[in-house]
Amino acid sequence: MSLALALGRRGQGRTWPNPAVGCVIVRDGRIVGRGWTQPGGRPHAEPQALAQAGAQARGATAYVTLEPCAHHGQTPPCSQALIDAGVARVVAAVTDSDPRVSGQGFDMLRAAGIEVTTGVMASEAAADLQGFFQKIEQGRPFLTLKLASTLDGRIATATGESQWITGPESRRCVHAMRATHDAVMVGAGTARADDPSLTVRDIGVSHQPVRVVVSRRLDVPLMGKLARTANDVPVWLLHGHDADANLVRTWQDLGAMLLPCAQQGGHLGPTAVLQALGSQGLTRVFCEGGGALAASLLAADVVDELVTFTAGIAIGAEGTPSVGALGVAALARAPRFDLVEQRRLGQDIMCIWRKPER
Ligand code: AOF
Ligand code: ZN
Repeated sequence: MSLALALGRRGQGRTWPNPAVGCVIVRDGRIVGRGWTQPGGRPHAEPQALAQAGAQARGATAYVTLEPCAHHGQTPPCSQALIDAGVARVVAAVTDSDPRVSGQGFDMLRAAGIEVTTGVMASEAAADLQGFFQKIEQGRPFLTLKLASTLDGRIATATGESQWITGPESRRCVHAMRATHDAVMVGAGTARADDPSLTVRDIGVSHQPVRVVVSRRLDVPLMGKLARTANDVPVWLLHGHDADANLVRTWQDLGAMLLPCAQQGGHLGPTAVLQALGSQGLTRVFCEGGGALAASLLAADVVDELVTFTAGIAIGAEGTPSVGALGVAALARAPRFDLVEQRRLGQDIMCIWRKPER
């Protein structure tokens, strides 16, 4: 199952709206097939692994990170494929919450006389597939918030200088993290200040996540990198219903997709933003700031994972804080996270924090 989880992770960031599943087929203690969900979400993991196993799948055990599907979609059900291949036993990590499957895959397998074991490495699989489950159950993707800052939590000097605070090792790590998400998201302030390209570069990865900019008024530079490359790598703009209609048309002509969202106190509501992204099929979103967007996401309690990169440099109170005003008066009401991982990257420290289970 551990190998199946690792294989499943290969698909992360490129299978949406489908989950990134892994499958390993073992016969007489030997691995005879490995598969994972292919880019775009199909074929599913099981037929990939079964094709590799061929006739050796007969009497074998299939380890899958998610319940095999039971529905006729664009491909026949994976449960049927496992039955047809003569698999003797299926070991699964978690049950699929897609209503077309949810338990029916296991029922199909058992009805065909296959021994089914579930719940193996369930918490690991649930963490990997959390975005898919959240999209189905709550309509919103998994959200990772990245903060790369100085020792004193700043992301730019008073004059706006920000390149570079963290070192090359951290920045490479950020590119690798972008690649495991379906989309990279920033606020309009960052799009104006940094003119970012928001692509994955220099790590030997060819696929690109969707680039999302949250801008109520669509005040994103029309001559910037995002505008110039909107035809090459998708750009989605989340804007208010009151955005200028000419700007909407201009961005559409540039090749961007426009998604109007509900407002909340002068800016786009974080919940509406995430629901809009979920309704487009996104399961994992990587937000890279800036401070205003980070604050609104933290205040709305929608940050599932926080990744912090801290460099050994201090800027002081004149600098731009990585998180804008939160309006926290009592510590008891401040957003708090559990530390799950800590690593040195060159001269920087990276920490991964998770929203505590409730
Ligand atoms: C599996 N193995 O590798 C994946 C599964 O649109 P379709 O027909 O491709 O079906 C998508 C659904 O299939 C998705 O919502 C989820 O329930 C399941 N994904 N199932 O057996 C896989 N990716
Ligand atoms: Zn399937």
